[in-house]
Amino acid sequence: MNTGTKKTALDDSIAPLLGGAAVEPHYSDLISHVPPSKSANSSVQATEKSKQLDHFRVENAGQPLTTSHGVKIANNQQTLRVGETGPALMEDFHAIEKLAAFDRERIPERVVHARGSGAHGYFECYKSMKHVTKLSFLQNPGDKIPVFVRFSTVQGFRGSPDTVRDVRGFATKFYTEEGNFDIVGNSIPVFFIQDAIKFPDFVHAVKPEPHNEVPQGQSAHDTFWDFISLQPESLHTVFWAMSDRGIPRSYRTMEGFSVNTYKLVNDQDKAVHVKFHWKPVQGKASLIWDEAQLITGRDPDFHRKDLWDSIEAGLFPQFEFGVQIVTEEDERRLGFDILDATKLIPESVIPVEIVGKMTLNRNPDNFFAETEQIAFCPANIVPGVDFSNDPLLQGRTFSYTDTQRHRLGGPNFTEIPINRPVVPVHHHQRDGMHQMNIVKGPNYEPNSMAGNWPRETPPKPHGGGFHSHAMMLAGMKNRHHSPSFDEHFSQPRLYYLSLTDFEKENMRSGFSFELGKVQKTHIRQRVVDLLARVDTDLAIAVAASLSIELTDSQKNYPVPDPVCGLTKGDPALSLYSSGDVPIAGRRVNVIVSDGACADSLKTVEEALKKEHITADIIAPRVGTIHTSSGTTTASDSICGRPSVLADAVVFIGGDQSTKTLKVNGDAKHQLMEGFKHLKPVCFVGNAVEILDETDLKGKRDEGLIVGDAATVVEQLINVMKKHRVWDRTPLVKTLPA
Ligand code: HDE
Repeated sequence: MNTGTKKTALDDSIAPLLGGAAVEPHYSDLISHVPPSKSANSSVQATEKSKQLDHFRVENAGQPLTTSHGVKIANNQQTLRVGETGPALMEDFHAIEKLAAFDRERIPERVVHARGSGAHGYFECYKSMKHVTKLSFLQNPGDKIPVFVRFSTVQGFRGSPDTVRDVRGFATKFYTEEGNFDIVGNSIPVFFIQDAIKFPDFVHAVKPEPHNEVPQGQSAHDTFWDFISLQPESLHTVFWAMSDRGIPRSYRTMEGFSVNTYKLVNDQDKAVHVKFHWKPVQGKASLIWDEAQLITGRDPDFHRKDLWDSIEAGLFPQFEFGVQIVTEEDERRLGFDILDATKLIPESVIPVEIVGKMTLNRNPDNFFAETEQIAFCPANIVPGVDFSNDPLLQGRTFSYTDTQRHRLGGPNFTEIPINRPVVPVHHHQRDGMHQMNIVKGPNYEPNSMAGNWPRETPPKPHGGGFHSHAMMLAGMKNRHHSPSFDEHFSQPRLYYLSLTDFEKENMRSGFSFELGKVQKTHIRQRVVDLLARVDTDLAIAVAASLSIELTDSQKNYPVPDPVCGLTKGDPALSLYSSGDVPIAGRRVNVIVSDGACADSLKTVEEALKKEHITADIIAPRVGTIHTSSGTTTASDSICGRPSVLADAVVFIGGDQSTKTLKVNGDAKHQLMEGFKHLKPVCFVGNAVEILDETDLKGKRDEGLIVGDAATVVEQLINVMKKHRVWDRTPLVKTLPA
């Protein structure tokens, strides 16, 4: 047994692993191989928030193991017991503390948006918005402030897969010099309900069913569609969720929307209504539904890893920040109520004014401490912003802090490091669970014991106290909603009309898939009836997939009025109608085997690198692969990194390599699957012989590219800018995989 002078219990147990050498000191040796996080290095300018977090960061390297009370521990391997086989002793305070802490590691997950990923970054102002708002970070071009963003899915539990069909959360905390400001938005600009009182019903309907707790991460079940079919106001958001918007390629390729209308208030106390927008600099892009479902098994952390990896690689995700400012005159001409969260404001009617940019440049150090414990709330506003009378927003202002007091164990969650503002906090709130501060002096106001400090600050153009924008209101106390909230079909129609043909087709398939999972036929029928009120062709197509025939009256429902006269839709609502998308940050599977042509591989790798595209070299086995004139390293196997995890696939030729890959089932599967999901699939040199071994023998299209390395990669890059080879859609329907 260890006597505690030099060697410890762990020394004894790991000595054989380290070749039996004397082990001293051991801990730092064991962990020194862990590479430091690139994003955490200070190539990135530290923000005020990051400096504040430094006070709380704990570095364990080189430190002795202790209890929570700071007592150094000599043996962390065996419980204190009587003899070698006897019972454990209660006085083993270390074992008891360790187990008790472990027993309490989990906290309640978020009731919605449980699955998420976060990142630190900063926001930079492009232009002064002083004329409309006092918001401190929109006064001077070039000003930067720290932010933390959390992206999430809504329906699934904390461990559910990333690529399910769902709305995504897009929540941003701005650590401003006047306190924390949160925009708790989504990836879809509208919401399922108009009044917060319906939120628990909606969430109960969409969450796994109460009797058997299935399905996980999916809305394809009876209770969800039952609710939708009885609640026509939800139709618009359902249209977005059933379209490609419900299955984003990456968190980096999503737009973000405040959904609710807010107010901006300037230093003259004048207010305008506003909707906030985030536009991804990486471009907008989605997955294919079959691909999304496969990824849930192949890599359930697909979006989490994509965000993490891009930050580690220095390809920092960026989102431009825009405002849609609505004057009173605009409000009158829109023809719908901007306080109704089931409605969006078409960008072709009121353009989004880009006023700044957010860059995510640092991964969290500890998922739980930061991403899990961060607490967003739409009520966290600062001078320059105020609430509108949107009834959904009004309810949200209560619900978030309420659930956080429960989830994070009391009222002091604002003292958790990630939630602290970067400005001082002084008030008379006291005590409660987990109070971290030792606040001196009286705890009431007014007081003469401490000169009545802390005191109120009157509102000022800059640095003043928050005061609510004054507004004249009158009315009866009642539970009515405004008749301006009654129309539900024009906006889904606007959305549908705005999509490209293949986006429309994907949406029809989305509806057909989901309703196909619904067991009760009357629910399917009710949904089809709602679709018929939006667009007859859409309803007929979905109905056909469910063996439902539309009645004459359903076929002749009146066509909803166009929104703002937009009879052909609004291009901003489509993901792909505006042409080429940026491709920096995409990934390509480059497939080789022993004997692969080294020159071709080099040409392909260099050309992709120039575009900031990651080439993942994969081969029948991981590790060293002998090319025609040297070696390369396969980071994964062909089976381990299927095409669904990449944006394109390239086979590198070479006599021996092609011979091997021609008879490799995983390689041929990768080829067919990539083709099926409308991805570019390329063959350099004689690698085309692999294609000829499949059902696609002799086939060529824009994205089925054959030739020498330079030609192939040039064409590949052009096709990747279209995101997918959409024209292939009719053909792939006839292919098995
Ligand atoms: Fe939320 N929502 N929500 N929500 N929401 C929560 O707050 C709620 C709504 C959104 O990454 C909860 O801390 C009500 C719209 C995001 O931590 C909860 C209503 C939009 C996140 C809550 C809505 C959102 C949440 C659960 C109807 C888009 C995740 C845990 C009035 C604009 C934030 C939590 C994060 C989280 C309530 C509707 C976005 C229960 C009552 C509309 C991005 O408080």
